[in-house]
Amino acid sequence: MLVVGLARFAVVVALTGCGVKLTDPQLIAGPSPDASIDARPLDAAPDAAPTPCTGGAAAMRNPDNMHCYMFFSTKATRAAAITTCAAQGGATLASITNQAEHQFVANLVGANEAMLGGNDLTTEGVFRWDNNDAFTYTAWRSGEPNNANGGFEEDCIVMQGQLVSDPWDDRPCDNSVVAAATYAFLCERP
Ligand SMILES: [Ca+2]
Ligand SMILES: [Ca+2]
Ligand SMILES: [Ca+2]
Repeated sequence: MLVVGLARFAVVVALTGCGVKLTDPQLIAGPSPDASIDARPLDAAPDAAPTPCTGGAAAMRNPDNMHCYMFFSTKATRAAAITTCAAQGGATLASITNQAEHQFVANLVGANEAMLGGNDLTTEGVFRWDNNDAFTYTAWRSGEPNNANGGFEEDCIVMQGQLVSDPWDDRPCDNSVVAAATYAFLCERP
């Protein structure tokens, strides 16, 4: 370790000449001066999206609408998920309004379940999106939504990932309805 460090230091000294600062830890242990240049994306541009698309277990920008989607794998109730999304630059639980967005989201969440922002909390059977997108496209699994066949309230939408083509199921929104009504979830931000 020491030998390697000294060798790198010697190389840096040789390359940078008399201006080198002997106490600079970057020069002794850090990456070579060219590393940051090599790591820069080829398509990086000054006018790229202003806010980086990061957060949760996986985050990706949808090239169709340039929205940022963040998948959180830690299970939460709807209320807690809304709070977490809002903390990500004012995101909401995700809406899915067409087949292309559905496919993008399915690829992002993989085989995981994910709670979306659709709900029929206000009027049973009338679903809406938290971000007020029109609720027109749907991907309900056969027999869903069923509101638990009347057993209890299922007012939130959980999608079952890319393993099924029509993955939506209405599920309870919080633990006051059914214990452990918590899910991984997906946030979306314009
Ligand atoms: Ca959306
Ligand atoms: Ca319902
Ligand atoms: Ca259901």
